[in-house]
Amino acid sequence: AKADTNEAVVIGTGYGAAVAALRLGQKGIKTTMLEMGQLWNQPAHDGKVFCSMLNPDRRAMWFKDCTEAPLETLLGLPLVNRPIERYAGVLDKVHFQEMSVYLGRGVGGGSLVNGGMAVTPKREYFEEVLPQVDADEMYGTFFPLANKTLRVNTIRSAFLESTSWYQYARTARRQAANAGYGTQVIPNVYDFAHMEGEARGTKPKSALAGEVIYGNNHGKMSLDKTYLADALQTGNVTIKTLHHVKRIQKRPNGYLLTVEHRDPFGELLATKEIGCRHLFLGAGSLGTTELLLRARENGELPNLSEEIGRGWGPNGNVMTARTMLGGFQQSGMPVLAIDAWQDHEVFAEIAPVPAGIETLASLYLAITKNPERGTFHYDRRTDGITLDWRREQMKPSIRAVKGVFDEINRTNLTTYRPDLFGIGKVFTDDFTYHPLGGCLLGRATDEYGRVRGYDNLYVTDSSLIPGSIGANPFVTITALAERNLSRITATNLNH
Ligand code: FAE
Repeated sequence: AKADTNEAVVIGTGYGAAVAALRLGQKGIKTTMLEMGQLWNQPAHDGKVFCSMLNPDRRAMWFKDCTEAPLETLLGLPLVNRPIERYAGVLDKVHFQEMSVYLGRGVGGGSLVNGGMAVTPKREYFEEVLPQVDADEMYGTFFPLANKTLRVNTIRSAFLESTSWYQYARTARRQAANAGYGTQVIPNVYDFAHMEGEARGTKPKSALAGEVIYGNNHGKMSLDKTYLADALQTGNVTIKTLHHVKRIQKRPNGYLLTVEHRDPFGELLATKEIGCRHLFLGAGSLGTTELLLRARENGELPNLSEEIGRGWGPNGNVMTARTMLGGFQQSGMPVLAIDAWQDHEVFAEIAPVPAGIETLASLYLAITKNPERGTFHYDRRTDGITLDWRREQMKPSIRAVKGVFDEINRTNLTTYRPDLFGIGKVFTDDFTYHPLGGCLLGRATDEYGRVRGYDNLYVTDSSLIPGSIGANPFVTITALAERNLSRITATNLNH
């Protein structure tokens, strides 16, 4: 097939990609986005776009035979996971040898499946992680811009303090306080005005129907409703779905991509060649790193740096759960976090267990400071990537989380729950929601995400961040992409 050539192509439609598309589109640059997942806007047989967490079907997961929810069992019973048909569903879990990674698949990437928690990292830690980035500019301009464009909002305190839907969070807060730990209210991209309508019965339920990891049918301002909608509004951006980029080759005037177009059942419809002058990689920490490693190792982009693949980390993610009376009504969107960063390097989201029954569990997603890093390698045999990361590298994170929650259990006379993550396991050390790194800013790329060794090739996503950010990452990914794009559109695309 003859290759069509675009001024710019953006791979992926997650946070980094969406920022790139909007800012390119506003510049008048014709831009095509290539996304391997689906556009989630069509109701299925049940009238809903997304399936529910308690009754999942093929929409839940990306080509799996069974759902793979993070809680394996509930009250000792394998209630949580279900056999499903293999299909281009919205949540993926990618398995490496000793670490698995949850990812969103579809137009909006991780924004379709995540908890919506929109946290601007502590400035001191941001400066430690990315010392080469001007923090005044980030905290003065780009974090506020990201928060505004993502439509971040905060729960009304009168609602938080009174509604039965956040009793679990208030109880967990009180028990943390008993042990001397403070908590913070966490902003979110879920529209809290909608949520209050759900609680009053005037709006269709989504967060209050336990929806989150398999998508929200209402209320959540995912990227398809914010950045990507704004990008399409410019008239210069188009999105091609179920288009999986496999190869990147250099051409005299840019890049040539080999792209597989499939149907939602995985049937190959066409293999296309798509050309572009400027190429933006926004396929996420795993996706972007894989594309560049493959291109380097196959000799298609031989000048790529040895740094590609290095500096990966899981943002110190550990889940744990304690016994607690939480109530049978639990909003799917977390709004409080235990902030023990100062003394213990632990920032723990108070997460719901939205099972619709009293589970006697209080669940936490802890983010910890863990200096360990992993490395991706290209595997010629499978044409994929492997991750060099050992389970024991989570030990510093587990130690920190144990320090905080042992104390909370001791003062409240409560215990860990041994039945949620596989029998007997009270801390998770084998999966992450927050993959970060693989193409680090200032190493694999220059200080603005321009890939070393090639012109007009840019990384815009979570692979730029070196393994840890001390908070939920999407606000940082978005703000950093804003900063980099503002430089790139002014210097590299100024014509
Ligand atoms: P990402 O959003 O992953 O987007 C990459 C996109 O590229 C995806 O749509 C892929 O399908 C697509 N793609 C990949 N490879 C290819 C290819 N070869 N060809 C075409 N398309 C491709 O990247 N973060 C927070 O800040 N707050 C939260 O509350 C939160 N909760 C989370 C809960 C869950 C269950 C999960 C999975 C993540 C959560 N995160 C949260 C993390 C957050 O969603 C994640 O850091 C960002 O989505 C990463 O953004 P990127 O732009 O790097």
